[in-house]
Amino acid sequence: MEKTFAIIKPDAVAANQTGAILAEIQKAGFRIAGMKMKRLSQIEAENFYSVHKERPFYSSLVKFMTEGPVVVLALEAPDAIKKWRDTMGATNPANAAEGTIRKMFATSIERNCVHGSDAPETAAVEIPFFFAASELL
Ligand code: 3AN
Repeated sequence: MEKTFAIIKPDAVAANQTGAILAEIQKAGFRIAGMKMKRLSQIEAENFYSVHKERPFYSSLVKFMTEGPVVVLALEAPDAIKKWRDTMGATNPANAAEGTIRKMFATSIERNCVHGSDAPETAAVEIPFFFAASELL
């Protein structure tokens, strides 16, 4: 079993798509090991996306990610990291395959409705960024 980290981003939460996205997560066969709704602070969003600090979209991304509540999740499945990337679809929804969450719910490359860890090392940082060990059930 592997765990990955996911976010239902502010665009999808505001559009009342949380339930539909959770349904897709469960249909895909993930077990939800941790889940909470919260609003990211400026500092949390900056730190979470610090790998993108030098990218031109960084400040816009931080503004977007703090504009409203998000749902953070720890998802468990065999090969969870790749499986969740495949379930989300391409970063740019214009390139996302039919049936993927981003194809169904995302509106732009920035407002792309969900996040997922891109590698085991990333998941190992991102899960404890939001969850204490006692919150993973
Ligand atoms: P992914 O979320 O598929 O792992 P990353 O890690 O390259 O994609 O990008 C992190 C987030 O930054 C994306 N989810 C998206 O919200 C935003 N982003 C990525 N590329 C762009 C871009 N070219 N313009 C605007 N926002 C972007």
